[in-house]
Amino acid sequence: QAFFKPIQSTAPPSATKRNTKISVIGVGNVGMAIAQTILTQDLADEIALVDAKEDKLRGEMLDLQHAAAFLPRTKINASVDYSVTAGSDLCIVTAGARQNPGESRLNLLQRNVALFSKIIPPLVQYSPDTILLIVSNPVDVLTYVAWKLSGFPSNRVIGSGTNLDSSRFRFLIADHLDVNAQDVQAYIIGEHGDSSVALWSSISIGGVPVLSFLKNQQIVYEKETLENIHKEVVNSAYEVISLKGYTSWAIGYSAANLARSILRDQRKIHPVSVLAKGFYGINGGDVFLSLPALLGRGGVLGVTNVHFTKEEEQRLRKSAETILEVQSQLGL
Ligand code: 6V0
Repeated sequence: QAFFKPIQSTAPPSATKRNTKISVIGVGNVGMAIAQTILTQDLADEIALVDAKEDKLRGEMLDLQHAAAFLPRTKINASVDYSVTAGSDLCIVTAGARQNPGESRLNLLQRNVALFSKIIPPLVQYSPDTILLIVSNPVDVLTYVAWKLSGFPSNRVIGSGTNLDSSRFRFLIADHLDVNAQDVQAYIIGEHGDSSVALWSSISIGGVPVLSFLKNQQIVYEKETLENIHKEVVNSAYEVISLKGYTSWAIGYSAANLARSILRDQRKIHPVSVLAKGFYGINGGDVFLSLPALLGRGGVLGVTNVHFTKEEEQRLRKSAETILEVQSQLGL
């Protein structure tokens, strides 16, 4: 009961309908950057936070709640119990084990798979119609693991994939040319990691296709310059981590950007990790990797038919093989 009643009700409680609910699993650096970006961008009516560390979780929840007077109204709940996520439209998973000194990547992955087997089933139980957005690394393999554990159709299981790498790529090109990154259409696809593929052949700026423009104008460019920009993208996560210990702001905006396209049915194209079998000659097995995908309220609505050069297609298949090789060691 409220301690005082400033408003006389005119509608029954059933008339207050909840709209959009997002759950964020893992309230570390990444989970909190995502939650706070979602809040400031007014993307949800309700946010539920889950983590295994009870004190940290409650502290983060209170800290966000205390900003209520400066934000659009969003109900924020948190619990170590997954019932708090019930009825979510979107569940964003950022929980992850940290690499121990000297630990192999495969061992870390196995620990994260074990973690996912505790996280995904209760999410599915409490929100059978939700869309899963996986952020934890290695994101492509863990998106596959989430798909397997959830039993969901593949359109409802998405990995944040190279949406972030593509943003870094667009930033570097925009910075190089001194234009707005939003006018740079450029994709990095494939694995979110070392084997990612930069699609140079389809880059355009304000509608001008870059490579054919250079060719038509007979402007000579070094392939190495292009390769170096891609290398810089691949190295950028390592660089940020070596400087500040983790990455957070850009992945926060990247995930919020995906949440908006999905929940507001924006039908925008994002390079995200999707079930890639059958596309672009990827036939080796069930593999999730990033392809330019149309996102809307139903999740992954389609994959675009981008024109690839032979080399780009080969690199993409190599990227798929890299991920499949890791997956095959999991015994799932
Ligand atoms: P962090 O700060 O260590 O946070 C991880 C959180 O997970 C902690 O709060 C843990 O308590 C929590 N956690 C651990 N086990 C459980 C569990 N069983 N249930 C619930 N919560 C649990 O890590 P940080 O936030 O920096 O990174 C999180 C993950 O995101 C890592 O796997 C990163 O590698 C990954 N990133 C993925 C990116 C992408 O583009 N896909 C980008 C950046 C980071």
